[in-house]
Amino acid sequence: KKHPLQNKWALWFFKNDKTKSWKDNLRLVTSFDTVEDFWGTYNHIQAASKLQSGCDYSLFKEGIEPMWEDERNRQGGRWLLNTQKNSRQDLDRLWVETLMLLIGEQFGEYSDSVCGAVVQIRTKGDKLAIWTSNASDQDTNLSIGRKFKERLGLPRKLVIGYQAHEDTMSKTGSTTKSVFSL
Ligand code: M7G
Repeated sequence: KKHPLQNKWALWFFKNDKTKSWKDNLRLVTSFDTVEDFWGTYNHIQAASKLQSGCDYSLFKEGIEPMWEDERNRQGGRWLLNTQKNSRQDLDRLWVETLMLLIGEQFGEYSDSVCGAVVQIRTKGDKLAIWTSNASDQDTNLSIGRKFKERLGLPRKLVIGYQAHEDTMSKTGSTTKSVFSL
């Protein structure tokens, strides 16, 4: 008998094709709700670090689309880890630790506020994020952010910021202000 997960999760893939709209470049790969099916999926897809630049993987709770427009993301935001340019060797470990946090519901009473996670392969530096549903809920977001930083074993001095999607969406420059940081 397979080991059930508390939630059903959907894995999405984004490939940057400039002839298409952002939404048309986003594809649902598969969904799963057992530990065994999670590993089955994980073991047969390309490692994040091997994807082409411009690609993303997203893992979201079933029913939440990995985009700002989804009802559960609209008022939300993300804890963003910006990795250094040319530091892709640790990315797969960071991503799998993030996936374990999500599917294992490791945020305790705050797990309901988690929508999903995204890894983005970029030449200017890969990005890893956890998306939560309410950008103004300080207690929840700080607790989730602390757990994220701790589980990934990030150095205390490495600062991660929480950005509201509303701000990311309307940014003009290359940086969005953080509403919290850790
Ligand atoms: P990105 O891929 O998150 O970061 O956003 P990057 O700049 O490092 O590549 C790039 C662009 O993709 C944004 O400026 C938007 O035009 C589009 N985009 C990204 N996201 C997450 C969304 C989204 O959730 N909804 C829509 N409509 N567009 C998005």
